[in-house]
Amino acid sequence: MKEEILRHLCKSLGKDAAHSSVHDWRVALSLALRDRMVDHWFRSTRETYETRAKRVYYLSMEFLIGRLVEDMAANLGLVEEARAALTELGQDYDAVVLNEPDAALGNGGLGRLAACFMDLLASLGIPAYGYGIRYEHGLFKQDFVDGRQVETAETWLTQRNPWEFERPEVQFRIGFGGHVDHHDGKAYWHPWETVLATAYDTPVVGWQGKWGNTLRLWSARPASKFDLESFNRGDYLAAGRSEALARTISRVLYPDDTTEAGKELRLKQEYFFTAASIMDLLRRFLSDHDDIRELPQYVAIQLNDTHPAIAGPELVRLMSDEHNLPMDEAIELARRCLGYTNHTLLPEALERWHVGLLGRVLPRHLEIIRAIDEDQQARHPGSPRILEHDHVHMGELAFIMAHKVNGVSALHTELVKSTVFSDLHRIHPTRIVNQTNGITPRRWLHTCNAPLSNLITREIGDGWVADLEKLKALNQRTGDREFLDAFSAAKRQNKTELADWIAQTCGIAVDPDAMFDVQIKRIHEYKRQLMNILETVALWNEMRDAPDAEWTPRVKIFGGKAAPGYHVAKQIIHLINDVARVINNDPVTGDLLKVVFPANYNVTMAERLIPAADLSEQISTAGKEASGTGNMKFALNGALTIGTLDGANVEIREHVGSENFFLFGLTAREVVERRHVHGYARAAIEASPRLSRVLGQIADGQFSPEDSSRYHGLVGGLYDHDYFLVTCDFDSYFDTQRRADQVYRNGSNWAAMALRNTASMGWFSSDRTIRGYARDIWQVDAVDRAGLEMTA
Ligand code: OAK
Repeated sequence: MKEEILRHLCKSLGKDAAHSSVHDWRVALSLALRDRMVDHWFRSTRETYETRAKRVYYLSMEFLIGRLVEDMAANLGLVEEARAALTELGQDYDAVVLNEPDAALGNGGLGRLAACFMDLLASLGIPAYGYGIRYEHGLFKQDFVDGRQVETAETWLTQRNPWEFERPEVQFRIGFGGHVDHHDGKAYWHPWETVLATAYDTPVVGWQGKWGNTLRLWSARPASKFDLESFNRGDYLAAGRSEALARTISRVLYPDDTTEAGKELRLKQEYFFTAASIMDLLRRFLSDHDDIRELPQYVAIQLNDTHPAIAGPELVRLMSDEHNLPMDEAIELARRCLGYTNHTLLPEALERWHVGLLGRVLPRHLEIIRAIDEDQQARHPGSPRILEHDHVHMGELAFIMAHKVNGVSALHTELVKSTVFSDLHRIHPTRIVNQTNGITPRRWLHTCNAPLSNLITREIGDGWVADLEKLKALNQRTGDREFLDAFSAAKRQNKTELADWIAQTCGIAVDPDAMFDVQIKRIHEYKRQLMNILETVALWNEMRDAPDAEWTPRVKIFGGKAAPGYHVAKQIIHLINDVARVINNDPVTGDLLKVVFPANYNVTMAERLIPAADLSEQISTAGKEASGTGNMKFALNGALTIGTLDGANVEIREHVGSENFFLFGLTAREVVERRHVHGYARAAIEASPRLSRVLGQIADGQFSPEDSSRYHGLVGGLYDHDYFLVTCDFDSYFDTQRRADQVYRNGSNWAAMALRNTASMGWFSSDRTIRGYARDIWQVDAVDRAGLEMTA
């Protein structure tokens, strides 16, 4: 390893060791690791060709990967070797690992899930490709200026990305606009604008390096050559026009994970990567099959939400316009290949495009969508329409074009059946299935939490890393004093490290013995960070009223970004920062209560915060969080959850036991009923002196003396249209928090409950999720090409 690192430093980077920076060492290490992946990767590809195995194609607008060095080193079993090599070379391994920028090619849950799935597809030896966009700029960087969120461009690609292989030879022409001619019973699309999609491949090797798949990200290039004539005339803008247009397409990730971007560029991005992916997989299929009718036997395409839903019409277009299949047969064949995962029920996140826009950008696809709509009507008269009120409804399109549609938690799937797709569900009663989300245990315990991971391995061996259900053995230790002490000590170590980091980055001293109460996720009204900060103020009030009472010291930790155009979410961020400033400087409460909100939450920060958390905040309005995956990461790392019966919380509670979960709040059904009660929010506020007091303080400017009316709108909104029922759940949330305080004061009881959480989370490995997709949707074998050897 040492020689390989030095060789890359010298031969690939052109640096000598004496003059190399941390960056250089990190790139050299990454290249050395990548070398070790290549053999596994080639072998897997060869085996897939030889056995003509069915391949899975996971199409996703987002892959929220984070850093890769440690992940790759861990999967290859090379962490210790890499550490030793760098140490011998006089380098600090941890500093080298930390030098890597986060690949933030995603907004939140959907993108991170895609990244976890890539790990598991490789670990289970399922031949698979992840397809997405190689954004030049990932999710924006967040700073706070006077408590307000300020966004700047993220620049991960300004440094060399050592993981990828550029594939200039893999190129597809992607057309936009133009017109369609019909003659001789055939359609001919003449786009007026074309860009090239070129591929960049990152090998993804699974646990213990036995199998390697590919994450293929597309970058846009100009299709026409640089216009030298214009340039020579001095018209520099015209000379670079086609280049500028192409680069725009893969330039930036849309920073909004809930609202329809509504922009032509977004639609072009979606078509760009979907079309390139479909063309690529068809080319691969046709390279060793003659009959396109066999496609569903060899190809499973999963749509990660509706962003790649144009895959249906694109497949139909290629099969009918270019391979001369009858339209109805093409539709049926496409359907047998496609699966669609729904990740949200929020109406504003359900994509729909105006027919004018879609017809302008993709005229042939609009014709095909009409044909699909008619085909569905002919087979199922009265079925919901894809095209309605001048809009193309991508959810309906994805549903109708998929042979299976899945939700991401049991509750969510039931709501998918009974709300957004209730009519389609009646027509196709077996199409909707559930696949509760999962997380990769490698990143989310083994790598991110060394103290706990080592303790578990000492106790039960290392089999749990490949088979997370083995954690169940820890249930026998919940009465073992000595083990519980060791379990608590691991948590304490993580908390101390986090406290040091908080002191360095936020300048706030926090006590590692206080309860670390963490809410990290996108800032959104339905996730109710607002309720959390209101509860913080209420607690502060009561601590100040009786500072000598028996309090459980708390550190409230927040992390998350707001979509740049989401005004209320940005106000919530501002409020948290304003409240933090006041509370953190209050000598009366001192160490009893601190509020910390480090800027720029990302995967790396999650890896730091989750192992150190005592309490996990999963407090969304019931019925709104499709699943959540952060909830799983926390529980796996031995945090107790305070949560509503929402998303996967329901199943987590079933697995860890209701006595080890702090439940509060209205159920999904009660939420719907409560909204029908006239004046429900005002009534809830009036019935709660505690909440009234807090809202009064905020509205009066107690936390924003420089601008006392800053939160009039936010507080007024709660009185008048508290759609997410913060007011109704507030008292039960406050009381449940106090129950958590009490349990925390009895440390050993808390530790036993936390251990039950860790021990019971095996089911939430994405191993189980991917096996579910393989069995119920893709019809591929999780043959454990990797796993058989692993368990041998
Ligand atoms: C993003 C854009 C459009 C639609 C949904 C999303 C999204 O991120 N949804 C999230 O997906 C996660 C993975 O399934 C779930 O755990 C979250 O609950 C859901 O909000």
